[in-house]
Amino acid sequence: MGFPKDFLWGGATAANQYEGGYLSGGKGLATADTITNGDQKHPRRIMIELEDGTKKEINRFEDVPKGAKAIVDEDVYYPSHVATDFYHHYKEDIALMGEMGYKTFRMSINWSRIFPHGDDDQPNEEGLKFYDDVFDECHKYGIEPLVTINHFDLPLHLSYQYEGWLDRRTIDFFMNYCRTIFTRYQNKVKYWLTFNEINFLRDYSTLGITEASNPQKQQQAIYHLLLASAKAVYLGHQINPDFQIGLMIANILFYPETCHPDDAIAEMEMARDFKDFYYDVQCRGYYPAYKLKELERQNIILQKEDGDEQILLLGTVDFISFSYYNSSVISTHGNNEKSGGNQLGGVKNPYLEESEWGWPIDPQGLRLVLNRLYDKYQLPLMIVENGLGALDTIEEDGSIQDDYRIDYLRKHIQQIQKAIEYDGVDVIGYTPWGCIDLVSAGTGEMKKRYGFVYVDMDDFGEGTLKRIRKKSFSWYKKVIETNGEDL
Ligand code: P53
Repeated sequence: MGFPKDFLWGGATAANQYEGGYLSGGKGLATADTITNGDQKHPRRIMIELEDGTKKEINRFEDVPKGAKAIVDEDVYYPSHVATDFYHHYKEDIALMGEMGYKTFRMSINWSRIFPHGDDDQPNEEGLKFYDDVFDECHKYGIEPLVTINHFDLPLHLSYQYEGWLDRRTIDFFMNYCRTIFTRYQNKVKYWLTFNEINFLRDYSTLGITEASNPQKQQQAIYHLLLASAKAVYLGHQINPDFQIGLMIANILFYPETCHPDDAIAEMEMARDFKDFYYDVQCRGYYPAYKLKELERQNIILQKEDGDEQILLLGTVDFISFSYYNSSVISTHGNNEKSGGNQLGGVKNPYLEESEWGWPIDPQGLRLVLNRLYDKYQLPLMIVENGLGALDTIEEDGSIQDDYRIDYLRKHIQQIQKAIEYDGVDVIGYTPWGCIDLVSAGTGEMKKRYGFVYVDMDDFGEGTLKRIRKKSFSWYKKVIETNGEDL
């Protein structure tokens, strides 16, 4: 009963938010290295240089005008440059994960550490060596690496030289990168995820395209991403048939606000647009009918090549992974109070509490998500992000009493357990987000912390980077030790 014997307990991170060492060991600049910090009220910023040499500040990569290029401004603080410095602390950090008893560690490879410009002929050996060391260190503790191939970053050069994912050649560069890491690490890594939150890339720096709000451009870039993901799955299986390669989607759960059919239809359309489409393509291998109709209505014609259809079919995934933080309410009635932190403009759910950053907390929603996904696709499921971003305080005795975090995680684990035991869903792993404190993707803040381990670093790059175990550290250790029995 309870969690399966080989359940993959662990934690999750991403290179651009954790690794630092942004130019160390031959690494090139990535789009993520050009984004400043911000906070709940002030969005993150990007300095761009226009064609005529003038500089201008914008808030989203999506809004980069044609001919402009993102730059690193010497006077500005960029959180990805040091982050919480996994690059120099990986031995210490993996030892802490080992101490908690992790079975798996989710991390991402920094593409620009392997191919500094993205289109280089040869990979950067020093970058490859770094991840060899990281994986060796994991295996010392019996930790299976779970590697995201691309998590919210792109070699900066590809963004202005090729317009990122709009240019089909970016797929080829990505395949070089995949071939390099699949071959190099084929005996060290078994679990791979292609693109982190592939359904959110249009909102983060990753597409690297200009004027991304143009629907034709956006849909073409997304088509290239989905093709690239399928190609990666296919190639990975050729290199090592034992590879388990999954998709990764931001799984915000949507509820219709009322039983009015208009709300139910709006919820269906929102879910399709935001996430279902990406699941459908990567699990079934083709664009679903509702998406084809939508493209038709918008007069969007995707540029395709012969053989593309075959690639999508051959590159369906072995398992599904997703992030789950919250749910959101879809309403057609207007005039409702907006939910504080929800980027998708949902209305406030009166039945749920919200985090300090305004994210609704909905553990039962996770059970719903697990059931719906399993019913629909019958693939193994892994929750690769979940957690509470919160302010932590160090007490006078040096301890961090993060009971709020324990409470959040406990309630979510109980719902996973219910999905496994009561509903029979095949859940294979759980890796809470930011298991060691790292930079927030949404705001670029350090003070929005998720970890079991505190890292002494503030929002402006000041701190000793010292690691401190929080109260949740020993709690999670016990959860893993008892395979989820003692929560
Ligand atoms: P931060 C929003 C909603 C759901 C998932 O987010 C999201 C986001 C991004 O803001 O992204 C994932 O750091 C993402 C991580 C990110 C994490 O959620 O804004 O995969 O990179 O750090 C948490 O609190």
